[in-house]
Amino acid sequence: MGAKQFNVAVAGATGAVGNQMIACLEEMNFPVKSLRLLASARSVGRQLRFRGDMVPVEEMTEGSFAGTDIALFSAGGAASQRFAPAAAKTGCVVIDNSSAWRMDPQVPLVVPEVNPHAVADYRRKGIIANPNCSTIQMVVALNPIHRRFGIRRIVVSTYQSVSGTGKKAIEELFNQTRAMINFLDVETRVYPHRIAFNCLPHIDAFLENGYTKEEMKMVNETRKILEDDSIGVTATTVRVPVFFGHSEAVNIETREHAAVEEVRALLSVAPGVKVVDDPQAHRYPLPIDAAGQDLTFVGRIRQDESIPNGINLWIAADNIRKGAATNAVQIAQVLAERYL
Ligand code: NAP
Ligand code: 12T
Repeated sequence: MGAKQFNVAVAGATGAVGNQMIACLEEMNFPVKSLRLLASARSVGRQLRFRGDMVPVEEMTEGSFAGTDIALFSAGGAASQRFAPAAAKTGCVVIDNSSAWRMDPQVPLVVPEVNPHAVADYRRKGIIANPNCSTIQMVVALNPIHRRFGIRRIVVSTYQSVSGTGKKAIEELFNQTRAMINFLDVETRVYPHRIAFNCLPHIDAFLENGYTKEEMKMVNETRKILEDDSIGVTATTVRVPVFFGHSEAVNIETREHAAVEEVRALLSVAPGVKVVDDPQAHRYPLPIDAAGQDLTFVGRIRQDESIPNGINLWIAADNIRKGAATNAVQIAQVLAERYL
């Protein structure tokens, strides 16, 4: 990277993801020359800390990106749809965390441990998409297995924390839990049902086919990142009353036989993965242990005894870190080191 430094903007800086983006830029020592923090008009007047300085939050407009080299977007799909092209037009490279651009064939969808080469396609639209949180942690764990044994089919069920929905949902779980244990009335604002002491088989909107958008993101994004449309993927995505960290029960069918010990050995040296798999000692990945970490934790690795070539795994990661902010800054690192 040399001495090169970059003018960086964070769009959606006051949100759950934006906040962590600022933290990741600092922790990962990204070569920031200047940092602009953008949000809605509601946040003008606020200041956020970066490397010991207080940085003012500005209202995002089409003109916010002049002179900016890299913009990390996390201000919702509508804002990305509207402002990412304006930013790209001024020569700024957008790394977008919303679902707005992920399936655009002109936009690369990148997990640096899996397909860093795709970053080169940033030139087409000036936009790189960050995948969905649930997809990121799954492909980090499954890519080494796919490269070695070939994955024919994936069946995944998720256990997703409320932080994936943003800061209002974090408050909602907190307020509902407090109300419940004090025998007070519970208010429901963000989700259609109470999330405290409950599970909702509903993340993002329902589609014509009976699946949710979140489920179809896992299907389509997994194939795009692994660059293999022959992989069958089916998902059930569930919201659980956890604050930080998504978990997933994943069943795969491989083309070649994969022994549990081979899978464990492969994953123990896989980039971005930490195997935690000693069930006798009660050691397996937990969202409370994944929270605040950048690795994807994999355990409960076992043979699916119902088919000849099947493996079951349990995967946990911090959805706001590796699922969003960390992955976006890692993409920025690849971009900065190889292309800018
Ligand atoms: P959040 O906590 O609700 O924060 C939303 C942020 O966007 C706030 O900074 C908000 O500013 C800003 N914002 C909203 N509308 C805006 C507008 N019109 N102009 C400028 N700023 C605007 O939400 P979050 O959890 O951080 O998520 C934000 C985005 O990240 C969403 O697009 C979501 O899809 C995406 N996301 C992706 C993943 C993933 O899977 N990779 C995970 C989580 C979230 P104010 O504070 O001023 O309102
Ligand atoms: N609705 O980036 O509610 O597509 O957990 C991520 C998380 C959308 C996304 C959630 C969502 C996305 C959620």
